[in-house]
Amino acid sequence: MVVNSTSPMVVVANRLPFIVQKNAETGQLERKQCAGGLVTAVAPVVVETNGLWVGWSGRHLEDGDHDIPEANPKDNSPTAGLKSRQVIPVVLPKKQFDDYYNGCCNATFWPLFHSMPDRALFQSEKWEAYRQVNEHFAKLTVEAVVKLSETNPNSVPLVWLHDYHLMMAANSIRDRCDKLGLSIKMAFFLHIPFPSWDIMRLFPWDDELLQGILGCDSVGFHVEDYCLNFIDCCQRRLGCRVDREQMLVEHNGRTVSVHPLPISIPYDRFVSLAEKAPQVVKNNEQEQLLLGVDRLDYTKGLVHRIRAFETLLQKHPEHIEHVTFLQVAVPSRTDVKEYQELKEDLDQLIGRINGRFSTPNWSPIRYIYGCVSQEQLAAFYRDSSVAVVTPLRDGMNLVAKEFVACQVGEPGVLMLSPFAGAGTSMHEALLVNPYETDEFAEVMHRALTMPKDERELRMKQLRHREREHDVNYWLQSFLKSVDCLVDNNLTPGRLLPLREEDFSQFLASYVKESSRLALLLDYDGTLAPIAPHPDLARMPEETRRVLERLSHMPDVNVAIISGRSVENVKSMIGIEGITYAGCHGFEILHPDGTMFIHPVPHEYEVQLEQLKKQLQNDACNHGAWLEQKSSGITFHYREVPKDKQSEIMTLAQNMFQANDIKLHQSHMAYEARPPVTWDKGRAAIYLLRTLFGLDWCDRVSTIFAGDDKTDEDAMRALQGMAVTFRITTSPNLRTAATYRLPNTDAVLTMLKWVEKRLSSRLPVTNGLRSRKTSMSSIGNNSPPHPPSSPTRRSRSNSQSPSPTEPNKQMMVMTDQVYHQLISRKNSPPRISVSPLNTPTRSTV
Ligand code: ADQ
Repeated sequence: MVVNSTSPMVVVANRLPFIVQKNAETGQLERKQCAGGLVTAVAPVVVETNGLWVGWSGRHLEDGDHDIPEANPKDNSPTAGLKSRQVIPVVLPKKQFDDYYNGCCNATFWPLFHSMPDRALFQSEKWEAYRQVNEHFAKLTVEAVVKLSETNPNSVPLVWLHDYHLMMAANSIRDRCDKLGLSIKMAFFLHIPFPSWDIMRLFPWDDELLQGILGCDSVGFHVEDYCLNFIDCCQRRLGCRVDREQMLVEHNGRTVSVHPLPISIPYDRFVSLAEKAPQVVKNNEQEQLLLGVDRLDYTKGLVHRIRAFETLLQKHPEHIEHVTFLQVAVPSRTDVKEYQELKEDLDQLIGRINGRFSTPNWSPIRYIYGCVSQEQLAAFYRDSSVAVVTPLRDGMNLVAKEFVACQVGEPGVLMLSPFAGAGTSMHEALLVNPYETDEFAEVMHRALTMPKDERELRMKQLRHREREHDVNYWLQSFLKSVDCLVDNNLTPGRLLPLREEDFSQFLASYVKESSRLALLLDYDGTLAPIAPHPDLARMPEETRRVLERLSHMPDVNVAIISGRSVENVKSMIGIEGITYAGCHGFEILHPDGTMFIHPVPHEYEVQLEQLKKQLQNDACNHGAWLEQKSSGITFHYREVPKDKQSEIMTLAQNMFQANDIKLHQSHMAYEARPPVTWDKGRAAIYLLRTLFGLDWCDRVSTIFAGDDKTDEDAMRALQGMAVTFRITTSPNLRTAATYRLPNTDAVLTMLKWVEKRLSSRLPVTNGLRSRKTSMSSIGNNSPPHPPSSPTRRSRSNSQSPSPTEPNKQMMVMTDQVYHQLISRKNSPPRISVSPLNTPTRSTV
């Protein structure tokens, strides 16, 4: 096969394309071939592009001797051309590998992704092992990239991660390559189904997992349904912007493309095997064979199938002595109890049915428990009348395709489960629901008695499709999808930069033209980009102007909740008549000038004084400095040179500890906060109650935006009662926010959307362009229902347009309009709200 890849490829899979074993006689290590679609398709690309393969060799750290032997000179398998220098073996302690492979991959992801959550175990220590092993794979992959970059300095290697074993490696590979200044392309392909959001959300660390996969540039699944499930999960769990039509997901400022890439088989190879293989199974020409070929796995539906066969014999006794079921089952995961039990169940069931129906010259079921050669398998396929491929759930299923390829003589019939990926494209197969035993038996009967012309017609179509779409076609499609195919210039799909219109998807159903709105905003990293020194963190003038205009709109309340002191944040924002909450809400300056200060324990004040002195005298060196606030301090070490940082950090940590003050990590800074249960979340709720009363949630649409850990307190507190945005560029972050935004520019865009929305409150569509991108309600962090529309409170000087004045429908509060209004009316008075009687309120 000529591969035509523009890039050398690093394949990363759980296993190498062969197993390394010790020869019992010679004691030498040797390769044992594993045949399979992946190996047949991918190994030649690695050989041809002089690429590398990273994977487990079958040996553990304790086994010693990890050299990879060269291929046997007589080896003519697809991996024979793969030199040992092209193989990077993953060697791990047995226990760690077992926790990752059996504990997490097979006990959690395998059942969960096959939509069998009752069988899935969720164990944090196994998940931890999974992450660690993925990290190890990532490290070795980067070594492979370095190797390739040395030999091919002018090309960008293509890293191709395979399957559910390696969903957490991409971000680490990307980070490490970035640090080394190495460019790569990275793709992921999942060989099993990707479940629906309803199933996926059961996994306790689903957000991390999705973000792990999104570390790649391109993600492939067998069929479109799995792609859409994945996109749905990204949207609902992570709050990503997505485009279902183009199959794009935006995360962390990158666009990830999603592709349906149905895997297939080396078609011609199976045809030629079938043409040559001697007859092995049929007793006589009249005998009809039903064939099942599977790994012995609970997803493959073997028990359901054998039960249906029993029903067939019972309902259609004419098949007795004329039809035999041949089931070939490859032992799989034999050390796992569940699989041992499945084998016992199947043994018993087959024994019972054979006991019930056998005659002196005939037994209904022949059962081979073991691996058979591909030559033998091809003969089984060719000589069977019906292939019964009826998994309960299967990513694709290659057996269906192999059977079709081997129909070189009298055409047989394919029975296929709609729950296999293959069921979506092999339309001429007889589809059968494996759970419906009676119907299953009837379809078996229909297949066994199907007239030749119908069989010919169906099989012709099936074979034509599989011949066209064989494994090479799959590989070329993959290379095309990552723009690595020679002579194929593909412009990668991109989501357009975030625009005002996009916020209609996030907010339109929650913020109505008539809504009363509370805007709660953090300052640093939300309104102003993070700067090396707090004094340099300036809010763009445009943001200031939009905020100012919003603050003067009727029924809009703006509050800034910051970690800075209240005076400081007020001076940075510089807008009169809004609420300022400083020190994470410990001090709140209301628009009417009243001030709330949360009381702090005296003992803490004494300890804080002591800590301040120590930090000031001994730790404020090399650029470290202390920011003082009324109820806390922040020790900044951002400007400390890298080589001095750990010394300064340790010194400060020890001082916090010595004074018995809890250290809170902030952006390159340590904070001391009063040891009371008060945070941005409590402060946000307090603010909303103070401004709007106890039932604020029923009457006010609330938007919160913040960028750091302290803002998460507010996001959690407001969950279900506000739309919250987390500003983040982290590729892997757990957040309680409803949606993520990439930067402060996106916050400005959001504010502009809000302004436009509220400035055009008349009942008319304002011509917002509809886009393909969509943002539906999301699961854990789903946005709240909109509050019931308030009776509009009209400020005495507000210029609210009357609903009957169509010429004002599109009025937007521009700078000009705003200044005109201000000059005419002076500053609109704030509504003075009587403070609620809360036990923590004190006014100074
Ligand atoms: P599997 O679950 O292994 O693969 P499948 O696609 O059916 O399922 O592939 C099985 C392979 O094993 C076939 O190539 C078959 O010939 C071979 N085989 C089965 N029984 C055998 C026997 N007794 N002796 C020798 N060989 C035997 C996973 C996913 C699938 C997806 C593939 C490829 O679960 O849904 O189709 O990966 O992506």
